[in-house]
Amino acid sequence: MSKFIILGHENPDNDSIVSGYLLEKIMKQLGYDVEFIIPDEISEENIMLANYLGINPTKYQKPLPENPDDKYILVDHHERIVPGEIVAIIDHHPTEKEITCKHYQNERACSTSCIIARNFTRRLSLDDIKAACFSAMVDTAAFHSNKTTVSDYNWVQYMCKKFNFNYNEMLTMSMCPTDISDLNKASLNGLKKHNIENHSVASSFLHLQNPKENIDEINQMIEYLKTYIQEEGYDLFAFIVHDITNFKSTLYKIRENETEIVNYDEYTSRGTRIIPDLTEELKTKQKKKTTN
Ligand SMILES: [Mn+2]
Repeated sequence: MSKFIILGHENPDNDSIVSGYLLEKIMKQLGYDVEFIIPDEISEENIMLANYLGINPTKYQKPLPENPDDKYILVDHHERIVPGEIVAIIDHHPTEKEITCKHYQNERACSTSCIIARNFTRRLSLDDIKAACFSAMVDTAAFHSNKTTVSDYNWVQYMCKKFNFNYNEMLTMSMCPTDISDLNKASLNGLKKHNIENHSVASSFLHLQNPKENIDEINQMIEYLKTYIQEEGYDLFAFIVHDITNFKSTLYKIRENETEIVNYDEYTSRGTRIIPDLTEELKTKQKKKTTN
Protein backbone atom coordinates (compact mmCIF):
# COMPACT_ATOMS: atom_id res chain seq x y z
CA MET A 1 0.00 0.00 0.00
CA SER A 2 1.43 3.38 -0.88
CA LYS A 3 1.94 6.13 1.60
CA PHE A 4 -0.26 9.21 1.64
CA ILE A 5 1.17 12.65 2.27
CA ILE A 6 -1.20 15.43 3.33
CA LEU A 7 -0.13 18.91 2.27
CA GLY A 8 -1.58 22.30 3.04
CA HIS A 9 -0.67 25.43 1.10
CA GLU A 10 2.48 27.51 1.16
CA ASN A 11 2.58 30.17 3.86
CA PRO A 12 0.26 27.89 5.87
CA ASP A 13 -2.59 29.55 7.75
CA ASN A 14 -4.63 28.18 10.62
CA ASP A 15 -7.13 26.41 8.38
CA SER A 16 -4.40 24.76 6.35
CA ILE A 17 -2.71 23.51 9.54
CA VAL A 18 -5.90 22.34 11.28
CA SER A 19 -7.19 20.63 8.11
CA GLY A 20 -3.99 18.63 7.73
CA TYR A 21 -3.94 17.79 11.42
CA LEU A 22 -7.56 16.55 11.42
CA LEU A 23 -7.33 14.63 8.17
CA GLU A 24 -4.16 12.83 9.28
CA LYS A 25 -5.90 11.78 12.48
CA ILE A 26 -9.01 10.51 10.66
CA MET A 27 -7.05 8.63 8.00
CA LYS A 28 -4.87 6.97 10.62
CA GLN A 29 -8.01 5.74 12.37
CA LEU A 30 -9.16 4.33 9.03
CA GLY A 31 -5.91 2.39 8.76
CA TYR A 32 -4.04 4.41 6.14
CA ASP A 33 -0.29 4.94 6.10
CA VAL A 34 -0.46 8.71 6.18
CA GLU A 35 1.60 11.69 7.22
CA PHE A 36 0.81 15.40 7.38
CA ILE A 37 3.87 17.39 6.34
CA ILE A 38 4.49 21.13 6.36
CA PRO A 39 7.52 21.77 4.14
CA ASP A 40 7.14 25.55 4.57
CA GLU A 41 7.91 28.29 7.02
CA ILE A 42 5.12 28.98 9.51
CA SER A 43 4.57 32.56 10.67
CA GLU A 44 4.79 33.42 14.35
CA GLU A 45 1.12 34.37 14.30
CA ASN A 46 0.09 30.99 12.91
CA ILE A 47 2.22 29.13 15.42
CA MET A 48 0.46 31.11 18.14
CA LEU A 49 -3.02 30.40 16.74
CA ALA A 50 -2.29 26.67 16.51
CA ASN A 51 -0.80 26.63 20.01
CA TYR A 52 -4.05 28.11 21.29
CA LEU A 53 -5.68 24.89 20.08
CA GLY A 54 -3.01 22.72 21.69
CA ILE A 55 -1.47 21.93 18.30
CA ASN A 56 2.27 22.31 17.74
CA PRO A 57 2.55 22.94 14.00
CA THR A 58 6.36 22.93 13.92
CA LYS A 59 6.19 19.21 14.68
CA TYR A 60 5.02 18.69 11.08
CA GLN A 61 7.75 20.76 9.46
CA LYS A 62 10.08 18.72 7.29
CA PRO A 63 11.07 18.44 3.64
CA LEU A 64 8.88 16.38 1.33
CA PRO A 65 10.06 12.82 0.75
CA GLU A 66 11.25 12.12 -2.79
CA ASN A 67 9.51 8.79 -3.30
CA PRO A 68 7.50 9.05 -6.56
CA ASP A 69 5.15 6.30 -5.32
CA ASP A 70 3.83 8.51 -2.52
CA LYS A 71 0.28 9.75 -3.05
CA TYR A 72 -0.58 13.33 -2.20
CA ILE A 73 -3.68 14.85 -0.67
CA LEU A 74 -4.04 18.62 -0.82
CA VAL A 75 -6.07 20.43 1.81
CA ASP A 76 -7.21 24.06 1.76
CA HIS A 77 -5.84 24.63 -1.77
CA HIS A 78 -5.95 22.91 -5.11
CA GLU A 79 -2.61 23.35 -6.78
CA ARG A 80 0.91 22.58 -5.79
CA ILE A 81 3.84 20.91 -7.48
CA VAL A 82 4.57 17.68 -5.65
CA PRO A 83 6.96 14.79 -6.29
CA GLY A 84 4.14 12.23 -6.65
CA GLU A 85 0.53 11.84 -7.80
CA ILE A 86 -2.18 14.06 -6.31
CA VAL A 87 -5.03 11.67 -5.53
CA ALA A 88 -7.33 13.86 -3.47
CA ILE A 89 -8.12 17.52 -2.87
CA ILE A 90 -10.35 19.01 -0.20
CA ASP A 91 -10.74 22.75 -0.61
CA HIS A 92 -13.08 25.70 -0.27
CA HIS A 93 -11.45 28.22 -2.61
CA PRO A 94 -13.58 28.88 -5.69
CA THR A 95 -11.85 28.08 -8.97
CA GLU A 96 -12.71 28.08 -12.66
CA LYS A 97 -9.92 25.60 -13.28
CA GLU A 98 -10.81 22.12 -14.38
CA ILE A 99 -9.31 19.78 -11.86
CA THR A 100 -8.80 16.15 -12.70
CA CYS A 101 -8.04 14.16 -9.64
CA LYS A 102 -9.70 11.00 -8.30
CA HIS A 103 -11.26 12.58 -5.27
CA TYR A 104 -11.97 16.29 -5.65
CA GLN A 105 -14.12 18.02 -3.09
CA ASN A 106 -14.50 21.77 -3.32
CA GLU A 107 -17.46 23.37 -1.65
CA ARG A 108 -18.40 26.70 -0.18
CA ALA A 109 -17.44 26.57 3.48
CA CYS A 110 -16.06 28.78 6.23
CA SER A 111 -12.97 26.60 6.32
CA THR A 112 -11.65 23.36 4.89
CA SER A 113 -11.38 21.99 8.40
CA CYS A 114 -15.13 22.56 8.79
CA ILE A 115 -15.74 20.39 5.72
CA ILE A 116 -13.54 17.66 7.21
CA ALA A 117 -14.93 17.91 10.75
CA ARG A 118 -18.55 17.94 9.63
CA ASN A 119 -18.00 14.76 7.60
CA PHE A 120 -16.19 12.88 10.37
CA THR A 121 -17.51 14.41 13.59
CA ARG A 122 -17.72 11.06 15.33
CA ARG A 123 -14.05 10.29 14.75
CA LEU A 124 -12.94 13.54 16.39
CA SER A 125 -12.30 14.59 19.98
CA LEU A 126 -13.82 17.70 21.52
CA ASP A 127 -10.50 19.51 21.06
CA ASP A 128 -10.55 18.60 17.37
CA ILE A 129 -14.07 19.95 16.93
CA LYS A 130 -13.06 23.10 18.77
CA ALA A 131 -10.09 23.44 16.39
CA ALA A 132 -12.41 23.19 13.38
CA CYS A 133 -14.76 25.80 14.87
CA PHE A 134 -11.83 28.09 15.59
CA SER A 135 -10.32 27.79 12.13
CA ALA A 136 -13.72 28.74 10.67
CA MET A 137 -13.52 31.94 12.73
CA VAL A 138 -9.93 32.66 11.71
CA ASP A 139 -10.55 32.00 8.01
CA THR A 140 -13.59 34.29 7.87
CA ALA A 141 -12.28 37.12 10.12
CA ALA A 142 -14.74 36.08 12.83
CA PHE A 143 -17.55 35.46 10.29
CA HIS A 144 -17.15 38.86 8.64
CA SER A 145 -15.80 37.77 5.28
CA ASN A 146 -17.97 36.77 2.34
CA LYS A 147 -16.60 33.24 2.61
CA THR A 148 -18.94 32.77 5.58
CA THR A 149 -21.70 30.24 4.97
CA VAL A 150 -24.85 30.09 7.08
CA SER A 151 -24.61 26.34 7.53
CA ASP A 152 -21.05 26.42 8.88
CA TYR A 153 -21.84 29.44 11.02
CA ASN A 154 -24.78 27.55 12.54
CA TRP A 155 -22.70 24.41 12.96
CA VAL A 156 -20.04 26.35 14.91
CA GLN A 157 -22.71 27.97 17.10
CA TYR A 158 -24.29 24.61 17.76
CA MET A 159 -21.01 22.84 18.60
CA CYS A 160 -19.81 25.64 20.87
CA LYS A 161 -23.06 25.53 22.79
CA LYS A 162 -23.28 21.74 22.91
CA PHE A 163 -19.71 21.25 24.16
CA ASN A 164 -19.44 24.42 26.23
CA PHE A 165 -16.61 25.99 24.25
CA ASN A 166 -15.88 29.60 25.17
CA TYR A 167 -17.29 31.12 21.99
CA ASN A 168 -16.45 34.74 22.80
CA GLU A 169 -12.89 34.00 23.80
CA MET A 170 -12.40 31.94 20.65
CA LEU A 171 -13.82 34.75 18.51
CA THR A 172 -11.46 37.30 20.06
CA MET A 173 -8.44 34.99 19.82
CA SER A 174 -9.25 34.20 16.20
CA MET A 175 -8.73 37.88 15.41
CA CYS A 176 -5.20 37.70 16.86
CA PRO A 177 -5.15 40.59 19.35
CA THR A 178 -1.86 42.47 18.99
CA ASP A 179 0.55 42.22 21.90
CA ILE A 180 1.19 45.85 22.90
CA SER A 181 3.48 45.21 25.85
CA ASP A 182 6.30 46.68 23.73
CA LEU A 183 4.80 49.82 22.17
CA ASN A 184 7.54 50.49 19.61
CA LYS A 185 7.42 46.93 18.37
CA ALA A 186 3.60 46.94 18.32
CA SER A 187 3.46 50.19 16.34
CA LEU A 188 5.19 48.38 13.47
CA ASN A 189 2.97 45.28 13.60
CA GLY A 190 2.41 43.94 10.08
CA LEU A 191 4.67 46.64 8.60
CA LYS A 192 4.35 47.11 4.85
CA LYS A 193 5.99 49.58 2.50
CA HIS A 194 4.12 51.09 -0.42
CA ASN A 195 5.01 53.43 -3.21
CA ILE A 196 1.88 55.43 -3.96
CA GLU A 197 1.99 58.08 -6.70
CA ASN A 198 5.68 58.59 -5.96
CA HIS A 199 5.05 59.01 -2.25
CA SER A 200 6.86 56.61 0.00
CA VAL A 201 4.29 55.27 2.43
CA ALA A 202 4.49 52.70 5.23
CA SER A 203 1.60 51.05 7.03
CA SER A 204 0.98 48.88 10.05
CA PHE A 205 -2.05 47.75 12.05
CA LEU A 206 -3.17 46.82 15.54
CA HIS A 207 -5.95 44.46 16.58
CA LEU A 208 -7.31 45.75 19.87
CA GLN A 209 -10.23 44.44 21.88
CA ASN A 210 -11.07 47.88 23.18
CA PRO A 211 -9.05 50.69 21.56
CA LYS A 212 -10.73 53.33 23.77
CA GLU A 213 -8.99 51.80 26.78
CA ASN A 214 -5.65 52.00 25.01
CA ILE A 215 -5.83 55.59 23.82
CA ASP A 216 -2.70 56.62 25.77
CA GLU A 217 -0.71 53.79 24.26
CA ILE A 218 -2.03 54.66 20.79
CA ASN A 219 -0.89 58.26 21.21
CA GLN A 220 2.55 57.14 22.34
CA MET A 221 2.81 54.90 19.30
CA ILE A 222 1.84 57.80 17.03
CA GLU A 223 4.64 59.89 18.56
CA TYR A 224 7.07 57.05 17.96
CA LEU A 225 5.91 56.69 14.34
CA LYS A 226 6.46 60.42 13.75
CA THR A 227 10.14 60.01 14.54
CA TYR A 228 10.18 56.70 12.66
CA ILE A 229 9.09 58.30 9.38
CA GLN A 230 11.70 61.02 9.70
CA GLU A 231 14.44 58.50 10.34
CA GLU A 232 13.32 56.15 7.58
CA GLY A 233 12.44 58.89 5.09
CA TYR A 234 8.72 58.16 4.63
CA ASP A 235 6.24 60.83 3.53
CA LEU A 236 3.33 59.21 5.28
CA PHE A 237 2.59 56.43 7.76
CA ALA A 238 -0.82 54.77 7.66
CA PHE A 239 -1.38 53.42 11.16
CA ILE A 240 -4.55 51.36 11.34
CA VAL A 241 -6.23 50.47 14.62
CA HIS A 242 -8.88 47.77 14.33
CA ASP A 243 -11.48 47.37 17.03
CA ILE A 244 -11.94 43.57 17.02
CA THR A 245 -14.92 43.66 19.36
CA ASN A 246 -17.11 46.11 17.47
CA PHE A 247 -15.52 45.61 14.06
CA LYS A 248 -14.66 49.20 13.31
CA SER A 249 -11.36 50.70 12.23
CA THR A 250 -9.51 53.97 12.66
CA LEU A 251 -6.83 55.16 10.29
CA TYR A 252 -4.18 57.57 11.58
CA LYS A 253 -2.48 59.30 8.66
CA ILE A 254 0.77 60.30 10.27
CA ARG A 255 3.00 62.94 8.68
CA GLU A 256 5.96 64.77 10.12
CA ASN A 257 3.88 67.69 11.42
CA GLU A 258 0.29 66.49 11.50
CA THR A 259 -1.87 63.46 12.10
CA GLU A 260 -5.22 63.09 10.41
CA ILE A 261 -7.79 60.66 11.75
CA VAL A 262 -10.29 58.79 9.60
CA ASN A 263 -12.92 56.56 11.17
CA TYR A 264 -14.37 53.62 9.32
CA ASP A 265 -17.65 52.14 10.38
CA GLU A 266 -16.51 48.62 9.54
CA TYR A 267 -13.48 46.42 9.88
CA THR A 268 -11.49 47.88 7.03
CA SER A 269 -9.07 45.89 4.98
CA ARG A 270 -5.74 47.54 4.27
CA GLY A 271 -5.36 46.03 0.82
CA THR A 272 -8.85 46.51 -0.54
CA ARG A 273 -9.90 49.76 1.13
CA ILE A 274 -7.23 51.81 2.90
CA ILE A 275 -4.44 51.72 0.34
CA PRO A 276 -6.89 52.39 -2.56
CA ASP A 277 -8.36 55.33 -0.58
CA LEU A 278 -4.87 56.74 0.00
CA THR A 279 -3.98 56.24 -3.65
CA GLU A 280 -7.07 58.19 -4.69
CA GLU A 281 -6.23 60.98 -2.25
CA LEU A 282 -2.59 61.27 -3.26
CA LYS A 283 -3.57 61.24 -6.95
CA THR A 284 -5.93 64.18 -6.42
CA LYS A 285 -3.24 66.08 -4.51
CA GLN A 286 -0.76 65.45 -7.31
CA LYS A 287 -3.25 66.85 -9.85
CA LYS A 288 -3.85 69.98 -7.78
CA LYS A 289 -0.10 70.51 -7.56
CA THR A 290 0.32 70.32 -11.31
CA THR A 291 -2.59 72.66 -12.07
CA ASN A 292 -1.40 75.28 -9.58
MN1 LIG B 1 -9.02 28.03 4.24
